[in-house]
Amino acid sequence: MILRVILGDQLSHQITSLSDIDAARDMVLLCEVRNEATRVPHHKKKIAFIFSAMRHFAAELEAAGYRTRYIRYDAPDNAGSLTGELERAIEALSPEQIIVTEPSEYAVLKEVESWKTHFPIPLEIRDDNRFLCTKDTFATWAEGRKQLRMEFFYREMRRTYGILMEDDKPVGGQWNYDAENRKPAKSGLDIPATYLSEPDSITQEVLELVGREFSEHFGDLEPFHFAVTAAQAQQALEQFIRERLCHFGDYQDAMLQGEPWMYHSHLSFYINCGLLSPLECIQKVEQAYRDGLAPLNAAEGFIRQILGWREYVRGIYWLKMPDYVSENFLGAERPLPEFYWSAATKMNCLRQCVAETKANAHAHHIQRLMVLGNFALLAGLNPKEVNQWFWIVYADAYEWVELPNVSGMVLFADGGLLASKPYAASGAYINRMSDYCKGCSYKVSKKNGPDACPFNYLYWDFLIRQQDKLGANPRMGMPYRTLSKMDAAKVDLIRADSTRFLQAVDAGEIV
Ligand code: FAD
Ligand code: DLZ
Ligand code: SF4
Repeated sequence: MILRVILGDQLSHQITSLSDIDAARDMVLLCEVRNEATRVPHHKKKIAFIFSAMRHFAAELEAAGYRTRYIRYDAPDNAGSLTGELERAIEALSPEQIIVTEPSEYAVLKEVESWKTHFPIPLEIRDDNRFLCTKDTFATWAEGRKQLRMEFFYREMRRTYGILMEDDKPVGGQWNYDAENRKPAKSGLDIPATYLSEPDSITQEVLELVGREFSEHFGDLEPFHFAVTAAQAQQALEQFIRERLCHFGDYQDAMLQGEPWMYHSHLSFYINCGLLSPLECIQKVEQAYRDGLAPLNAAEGFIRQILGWREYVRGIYWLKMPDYVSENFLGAERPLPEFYWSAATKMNCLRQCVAETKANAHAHHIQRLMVLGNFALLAGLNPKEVNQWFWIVYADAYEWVELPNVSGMVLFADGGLLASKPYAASGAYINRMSDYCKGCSYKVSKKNGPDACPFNYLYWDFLIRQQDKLGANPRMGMPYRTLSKMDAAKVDLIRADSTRFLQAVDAGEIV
């Protein structure tokens, strides 16, 4: 008998570990374990999502005639770890071989690799072919390049997969239509709802379990509306293509108060845990464009996120682990403020984004990057603490995707490996791309003083503090030229406001 281990983010019937399964001979092991649920103390909704999706996946395998050994979280003899559960399965079943697809995260891969010496049974670790660029292909692409740039990687991927290509040229003549994708959104837009499923009896049981066992974890457990099967995730994809893809590009960078979902796809949860195939999402969106159902800027913008960014950050993760976790190029040491959990802040943009994160285990990209991330960058928050937060709070978070986005894209902690410059911005950017500022206690038009938008002075204070490290960056030339023309009195005001504000943050005051 071969024991085939499926992890909680490998819920795909096409996963390599199941490719040659023999229904009569083999057994599939899935286990809900404390170690995985608390590797970081995940948002309650994320644990419920993964457990429910795991249970539905096991039920589908059973219905298709395969044998499963499913260990529930509250099983009395649950060993609490993947290794512990494998040990129990080996004792009970005496398999002749173990097959597993490589885990997506470094620590879990190391744990799985340790099974080779830990157990006297042959172990086969297979590649994860859900990713479209192998670790080796990425490493070869990266080799010898002084700077890694997503845009060039993305073009290679478009060529390799023949996506949005006409012979060897990009459809429409350009690789990238981002210039068309920066429209602010006006309130009053009639944004179609996100996909909503109703919890069935399996999900209800999981919700009770998570409410009982993880009451201390961050976030609201209910209402719970995620898709938990591949069929439901398919419906979510089709609904996105039908109802929101047409405006995906236009409003990709826009934020509106009370609109946590906007025109995004809300598919990352499903792609990352295996319920949806990334290539299928790309191909369906390309088809929608070719059928005239979506404009090119929308289809290309969406495809770039998955074929480009998603693969690129995964490549960087494996290229740079395990050291990537400890990167702190800018020497940022400030602890994460309490308002990242409580939303208790007078800064309306941050209050909205944290509250939506708590409610939905989701925030859209520009909220993560330009509000939650931007503040962390400008205030000099410690990368380890910021990474922990981003890993804990989002239902789509796994270290392989969260870490490069946070340390590379947001915090510039890798010194510019992933991004050519920090995405630092003042309140003017948030005001242009959202309607948050009109409901804020601070004034976005004011640059200094107690009622000025903190992003305004923190932006310049950040540039002043980091001049040694960023001053020579050619892409930062413009702001540093402006800074060099500022008179000393203005610089003093910026420094004084920033010191006062950050001292209040450190003292735990409501800022
Ligand atoms: P859409 O806007 O509809 O984009 C389509 C798909 O593209 C997404 O589903 C996702 O699979 C992919 N994608 C888009 N941007 C990225 C990106 N930068 N990196 C990787 N994939 C991308 N994404 C995660 O999946 N997990 C995370 O833990 C995560 N952490 C992030 C942390 C920070 C600080 C930032 C700035 C971004 C992070 N992202 C993460 C990327 C992005 O914000 C989410 O993928 C996106 O918000 C998910 O919502 P969506 O499915 O509606 O995405
Ligand atoms: C995210 C998650 C959670 C919350 N729980 C489990 C679990 O109990 N069992 C499991 O196999 N996987 C879980 N996962 C997903 C894993 O964390 C994910 O598969 C690994 O981190 C990938 O390296
Ligand atoms: Fe955020 Fe500043 Fe706007 Fe307030 S004024 S919402 S703090 S950007």
